[in-house]
Amino acid sequence: MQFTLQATDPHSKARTGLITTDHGLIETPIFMPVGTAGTVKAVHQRELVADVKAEIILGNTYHLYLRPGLDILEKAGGLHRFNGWERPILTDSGGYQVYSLSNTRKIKEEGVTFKSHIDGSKHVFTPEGVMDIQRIIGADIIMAFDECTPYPCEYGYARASMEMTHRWLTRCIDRFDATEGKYGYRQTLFPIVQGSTYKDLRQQSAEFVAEQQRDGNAIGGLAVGEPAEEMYTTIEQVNAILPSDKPRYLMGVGTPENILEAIALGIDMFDCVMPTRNARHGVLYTTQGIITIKNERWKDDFSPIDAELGGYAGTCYSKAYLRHLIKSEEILGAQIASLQNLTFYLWLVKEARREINTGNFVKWKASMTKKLMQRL
Ligand code: PRF
Repeated sequence: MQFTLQATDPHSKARTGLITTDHGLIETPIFMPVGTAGTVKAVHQRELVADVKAEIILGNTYHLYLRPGLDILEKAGGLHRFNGWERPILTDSGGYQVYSLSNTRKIKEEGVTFKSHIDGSKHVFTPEGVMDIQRIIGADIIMAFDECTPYPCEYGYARASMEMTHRWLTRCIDRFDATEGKYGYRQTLFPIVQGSTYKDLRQQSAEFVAEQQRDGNAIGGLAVGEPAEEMYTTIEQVNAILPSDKPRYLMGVGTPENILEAIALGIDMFDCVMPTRNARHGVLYTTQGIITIKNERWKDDFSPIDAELGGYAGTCYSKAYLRHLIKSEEILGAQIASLQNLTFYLWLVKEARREINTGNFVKWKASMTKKLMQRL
């Protein structure tokens, strides 16, 4: 994997760049639609390419390992072959899902023992095991196994957890570097900075991660309930330590506003369930602001969902019709809303790249944020 910086904004830490993988190019800053179980929920691959213009999607080790399981994924020839997505894929390590989804989990030095949320069966994730699993899934970018601490988190716990995440990182790197991809293309491993919201811990963690000199680095343990200002301060502090010639990935973030702020602080990659999950509940992101489509107000509004954004979802269906579909819990409602929200998120980062390249990012961000976060 290669990262080439293209432009840096003179008024903020924002930058544009190009990531090269064996499955193609990714322009940064980029938003990665979440495809937890090997599918971006309710969106066809064809739409992801043609309408959303997604450049990379996410998969989850935890989900894919439990279902369909490693034997099927290996027989298929990896996730790209299995789901028909020919562009880059990133997999999260399970270092988040195992804490948020599984029942009864035990975290020890060796790894995490947990029970499947699907059938209650017992499993163990170790740093080595999670590298082997991600080799089989075959994502282009794979993530280190970490512990994401909750917020708030007592200092002693945050420190011990961060130290264990660092020892796990060393084990991940040793295993990753001693093995090869199974399907003929290259994979790369990103480490993850932890340390809750403690300044000294974040500094230690960012330094430890930077020392590993991997192709890219991630920031975890944020957007877990802390105030936005605290998240931004932490990003600013960590980004000053992480190398600027490598992509920086902020895990699990966020709202359009969070994304624009984090871009200004030098983040290059984002993922979040927000656009797809909120879509299924009838919350739409549009170039005019946020629409709660179930509201009475939209029942006889026959204007397109987002004419300014354009695209299939934005122009081919009315607000009133989408309201009817979502209220009736029709499958098509989730499809149209998900397509709209993802098209919007990918448009947002594309506009951000354009504004960074022309040196107008900070001014544009201020006016955009105001407009996009309006509730219509
Ligand atoms: N670690 C991992 N995945 C994550 C997170 C993390 O801290 C977060 C935190 N927002 C989202 N996804 N492995």
